[in-house]
Amino acid sequence: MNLSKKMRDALNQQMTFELESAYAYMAMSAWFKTENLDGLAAFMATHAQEEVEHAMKFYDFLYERLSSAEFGAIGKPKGSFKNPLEVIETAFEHEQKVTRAIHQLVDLARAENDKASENFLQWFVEEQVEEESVIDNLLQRLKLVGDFKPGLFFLDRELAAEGGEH
Ligand code: OFO
Repeated sequence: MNLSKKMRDALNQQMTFELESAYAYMAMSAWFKTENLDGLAAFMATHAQEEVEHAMKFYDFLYERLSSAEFGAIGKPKGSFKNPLEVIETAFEHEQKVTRAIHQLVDLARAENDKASENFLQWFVEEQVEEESVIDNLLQRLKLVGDFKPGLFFLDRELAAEGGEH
């Protein structure tokens, strides 16, 4: 069964959005790097890499469904923040936006009676639960640290030791 035009456009839009997420997270990583917070920079760089992998899943799926990829425009990402908390709050809000977009795609697949797309999207539905939870965990730790600089130093060191893995 061929992809409908609506489904194809929506999958391409999501592929672009995943790349936009990678771009936004790289800009956050760069901000942390400038602030000498290498652990947080590694965390965001790893996350950006995951978003590229997500985009590639859409890319591969489009071709598996005998369709094609079409890249959209990506805007300039936010590159300056007042503190680490604002960065992670922004990342958390961004992930919630991604979750909503994935859920809308599932709704569209159902409306189009496209079982293969619906099945493909299930992986993303689960992934978003994990992504929101991982970023929320970091957000809560940053809230605990507050303005206590040594706390931030140790949290950053802990993240550096994990090498950005999460
Ligand atoms: Fe972090 O989101 Fe992709 O899907």
